[in-house]
Amino acid sequence: MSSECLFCKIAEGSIPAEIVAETESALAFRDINPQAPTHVLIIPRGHVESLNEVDDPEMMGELVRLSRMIASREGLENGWRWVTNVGGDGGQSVFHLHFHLLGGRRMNWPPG
Ligand code: DGP
Repeated sequence: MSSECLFCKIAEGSIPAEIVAETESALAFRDINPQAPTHVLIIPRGHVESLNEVDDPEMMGELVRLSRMIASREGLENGWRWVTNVGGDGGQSVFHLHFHLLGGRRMNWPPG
């Protein structure tokens, strides 16, 4: 837990969020500013700043499994997108690792 981290506070329940799924080590909640009909953020409960700091393949596997379960539950059988922004140039604004699960509309490419 990092005391100033927004997503740590969501993970511990001190800031509310619309939780869609959770496990012992991971949490998924709806993005406050959705960019698609389904826009869910999947995070590890433990504080990791970004993909640059990931060194735990088990944790990554858990995030992948949870994301696929949510995509299926949200009815995204036509496809979906998984995005993580890393650092300033990557467009990261919250420095607690999170994956955006986007779906429910046709995604554009390149993402810009
Ligand atoms: P990124 O820019 O990749 O770091 O994504 C951060 C996302 O977090 C952004 O899409 C908006 C979302 N967000 C920011 N503050 C909150 C919040 O308080 N609650 C929720 N549910 N989402 C938030």
